[in-house]
Parts: sequence; structure tokens; C-alpha cells
Amino acid sequence: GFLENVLQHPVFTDGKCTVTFIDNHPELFHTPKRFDRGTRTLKFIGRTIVNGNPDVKYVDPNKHFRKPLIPDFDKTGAYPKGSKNLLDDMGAEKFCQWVKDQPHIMYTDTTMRDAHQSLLATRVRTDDMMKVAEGFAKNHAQMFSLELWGGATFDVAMRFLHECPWDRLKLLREAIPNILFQMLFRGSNAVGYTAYPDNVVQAFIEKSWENGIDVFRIFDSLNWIEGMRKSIQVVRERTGGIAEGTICYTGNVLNKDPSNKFNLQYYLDLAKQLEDAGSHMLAVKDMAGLLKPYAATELISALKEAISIPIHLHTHDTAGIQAATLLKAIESGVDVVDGALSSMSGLTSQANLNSVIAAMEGQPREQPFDLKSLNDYANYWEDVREMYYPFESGLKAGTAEVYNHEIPGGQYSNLRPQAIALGLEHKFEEVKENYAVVNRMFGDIVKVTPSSKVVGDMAIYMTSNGLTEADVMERGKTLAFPDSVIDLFKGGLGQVPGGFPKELSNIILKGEKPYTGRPNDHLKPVDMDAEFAAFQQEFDPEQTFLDFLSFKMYPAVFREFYKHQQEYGDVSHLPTPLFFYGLKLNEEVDVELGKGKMLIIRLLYRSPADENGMCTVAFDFNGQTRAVQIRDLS
Ligand code: 3PY
Ligand code: ZN
Repeated sequence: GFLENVLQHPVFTDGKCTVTFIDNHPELFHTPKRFDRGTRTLKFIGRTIVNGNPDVKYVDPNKHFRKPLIPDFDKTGAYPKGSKNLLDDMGAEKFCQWVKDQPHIMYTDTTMRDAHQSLLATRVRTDDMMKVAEGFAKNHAQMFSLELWGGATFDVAMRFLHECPWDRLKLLREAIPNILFQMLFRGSNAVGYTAYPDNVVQAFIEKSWENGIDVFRIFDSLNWIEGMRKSIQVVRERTGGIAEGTICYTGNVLNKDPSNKFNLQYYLDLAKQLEDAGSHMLAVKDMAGLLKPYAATELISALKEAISIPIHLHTHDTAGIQAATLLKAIESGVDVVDGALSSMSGLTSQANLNSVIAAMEGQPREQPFDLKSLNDYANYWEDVREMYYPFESGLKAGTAEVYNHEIPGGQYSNLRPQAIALGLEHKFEEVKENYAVVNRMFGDIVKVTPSSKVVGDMAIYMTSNGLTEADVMERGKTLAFPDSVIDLFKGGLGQVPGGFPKELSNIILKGEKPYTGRPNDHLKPVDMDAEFAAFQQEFDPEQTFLDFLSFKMYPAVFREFYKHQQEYGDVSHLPTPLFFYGLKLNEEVDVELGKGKMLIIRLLYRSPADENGMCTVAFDFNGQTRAVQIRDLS
């Protein structure tokens, strides 16, 4: 147990023990025998019953969940061959030629990544994905790819769901061996918010490939080719995957005013650079949903002329008309489009995949799907989505305002809660206005994670301090700008063509010199062997190199995640209602703890807090009565 661990620890036996010793050595809590899996699970459930899940800010006591219906599939039959098999057989180059040669349109389903990132604050859990993984792979093997990893999912999985993102990937890969897996990769920033040393980025890509990722959608938050070049190279040279170099779309390509820097030529030049840098495919990533239908005709037709790699279109339905954009792009020869299953589509998510597929029925570029079955999966997700109601953004309809503020879908649904948390509830309109103002002040830039966060931080900063653009320009020398803003102007996210506006740059940097190269060039390579050894030393020897990479991406988040695992075990198998809301008195739930190990848990009793603030929570646990002590934090 814990005491033995302390007494036997070399630091303790060497007499070097200090007051921070226990804090610095979380492995001391690694006492597998005393706290078996069942007890840890009961502790987690007990804590949720007594204090709620800290991530859930509001519980509706009248909420009742339907049991999501898992669509039928052939449990014993083989998986039909899909895009993953083709890639494995042909290799990336040939496979991409094959994609280009197909007359029909192909689809990426974003339900398990961007859709829930944009609608449900990225909270969808592995358990809900796994229930339909095998069936979907067998019923819809003609899907081009499933986007299910990267972006914010990596961070949120550990931080709020207390799940290992690598385990999610591995489990899904096992259940879906036949369809390409796609991730969103932030170039120099990998799956984080700042630049990492090149060798960390490289190791991350290699391990992602080894554990299941095929398509790497690589973007740079300022559309800076140098921020993407290295990742594209690594995918090409160190994996068998597809490097999808990405153009982030912003502004309006139909605006022919000479002052419009995001004009057609801008995108064509970037596309050519990405092709020359070795991209196997090109993504047009319209993260805010600004690509209007007729703009898609112009942009996609011109891109098809200009480059010879396949083109993959991604957009968000914030304005409510992006299905039309997809149709126009399909008419213009785009090769693959992204959509989300109906119940997870619309608003700040992707357009409705089921409906686009239906709209294409009988058309020259139709790719046939079993629409009835696809709708059954949408129904499954509709019932699952209910369980995540505290994370809904509250948006009711699409808005044409997005053409003005240009806020990306994932950020838009987050911005209101963020504004509320800062007491700016009644100034949300102003925050959106200021977002557009800040974009202009910064010289009109691409806004996507993490640059979008910087613009958002500045907009909130100006709103909460009642500052106008003129105030910033006049009194800027005396203002303490958000760190993220200073970092952007210093070059921490890379460079923009022509640099940031000089006057504002001087004000923000207060005389400090920005750097000119890649932010990664300023970072020392990580000594992998030494640091991995130190990592295992700090935590425990069972921690793998994948855990180490999680730690390198998010050190503080990983530490908390590790502590949570030590205390409560692996909570990823708990059913979602149990995970977020605990149990009601006499409510019974089945929990699968690992393969085939079923538990039936019923809540028998919960005492009021005693004089020490402790509650007793008693369960029927597979027919035995077991109780845990939980501190009441109320
Ligand atoms: C992310 O980086 O998470 C995004 O979804 C950007 O659009
Ligand atoms: Zn997106």
C-alpha cells in the first residue's frame, strides 16, 4: 500500500525526503492490490453521486434518456473491403491516383471528431463510439474516411473525460480495420496550442500512424507553408499514410476588390506550394463556414485546374447553407467532401451527410449508400447526444452573421459560455463585433486554432475592459495584453505574409524583437531516451511511450489524468449517463470492466455527511454489498 511505497522509495531510504516528496511522486499512489478495480470504480461512482461530475455545470433532474438503438450488423461475417485496404495495397501515391480516377463523389464522416467538437464541446466518449464502430464499418465500408482524432479531442479526452486518447484510437482501429482513419493535425502545434520541437512532432506523427491514423490533415493557423512543411515530410517519409496539406479558407474569394488579400490567386499559390511540398491530397478547410456556394464553384474549379492531387472539402454549416456549397463543389469536381450524420450535423458542425447523399441519388456523381441504415446510425447518435445535454451550445439556428465575424464553428459554440464565465453575458454581441475589429487590427489573418483563440482572447480583453481600437492604439503602451496576443506578435505561431501591422506590433511587443523563423527552430530537440526514462521514473514503469507523448503535449493535463487513473481506475468503460450523472436510489446499471467482465451495480443507500463531512455510499455490486466513503464537498 501507500505507506509501504513511501518507506521503500529510494528518496525516502536515502534520507532525502522533503515536504514536497509525496506531491512529486504520484507513483506512490500506485497501490493496485489494496484498491482493486471494483473499489476504484465504486469510488468514482460514489463521488459522482455525492458531488456530481465536476464537468457538469447543470443537471436537469427530470431528464430521462432513451436507450440508444444499435443498428443491426453481421457479427460473424468478414469486414467488406474499404479505403483502408486499398491504401494498404496500393500505397499513398497510387491510392490518391485511384481517388482522382473515381467518377463518383466520396465522403468523410466527421461525427466522431469535428461534429461533437463543434456541437458538444468535444465531450463524446469512447464508449459511445465503440458501440457502433464494428457495425458501421461493416454496413458503410464505402465511406472514404472517418475523422475521429486530433483537433481538440486529444486534450479533452484526458482533461474532462479522463480517457487515454491513444486507447480510443487503438480500440476504434481494432473495431474498424477497413476504413481510413483521419485526424486533424495542427502542423507545428501538433494537437496542442503552441509549437513543439520538431522531433516531438515527428514522434507524434509516427506513433499516430502506427496506432491507426491514415490521413493526416495538416494545417497551419496562419496558412504559413513553413508551419506545415515538416509534418508533410514526416508523413511522407516515415509513415505509409496520406499527407493532406491544407488551405484554411477565410474571407470571400468572390470579393474582387484589390484590397482583398484572400483572393483566388492567394489560394492557388498556396495550393501549388502544398503540392510542391509533397502533399498527397489537398484539403480546403473552411473552419468558419465562409465558403459560399458560388465561391465554391470558383475556388474548386480553379484548384482542379491548378493542381493534380485530389481535393477534399471541409466546411461548417454555421450559416445554414453549406449543403449547397458541397453540391456546388461536387459539380466542380471536388473529390471528397466532409459531412456529419444528420443528428450530429448542422449549425456549427458539418452539413448533413445523410441528406447530401440523398440529394445525390440518381445524379452523375452519386455514390450509393444504404440510406435507411445511415439514418439508423443518425438515430443512434440522436439518442446518445441527449446524454450530453449540459454541453450543448444553445444555438438555435444558422446565422449569416458569420460572414461578418468569421468565427470558426468550434470556437463559436464555445465563445458564449466563455463570455458568460467572464461575466460578459450581456455583451456577447460586442464580443462578436470586437472579434471582427481585432481581425482587422491584426491585419486580416486566418483564424483557426490556435490563431482564432488569440483573436478571441483579444476580443474578450477589449470587451471586458471597455476598450475600442482607438484606445488600444493610443493607450496601448500602458496596457497588459493577454499572453497569447504577445506570443502571436512575437512569431510564436509563425509568420504572416508582409508581417503584422507595424504600429500595433510595436505597441504590443513594447520594444521586444519578434523572431522571423519557425517557432520550432527555437526549441531544443527533446532527448527522447533520457526524458522518457525520467517520465517513467516520475510516474511508473508501466507508462508507455504513448503516455510520454501525451505528457509532452499536455504536461499539466497529463499529471491530473494520471492522478485520476490512480484514484478511480479506467473510467472509459462506464456508460455515459453513469459517468456524468451517477445513479439514483435503486437504479441498476451494467458496466463492462474490460473484455467480458460484466458488473451489475445498484445504488442501495447514501448517508448524509457525518461530522467529518464524509458520506457512506452503499452499492449492490454483483450481488455483494459494498460501501465507499466519500467526502461531501457541498
Ligand atoms: C482544431 O484545430 O481543433 C479545429 O477544429 C480547427 O478547425
Ligand atoms: Zn472543422
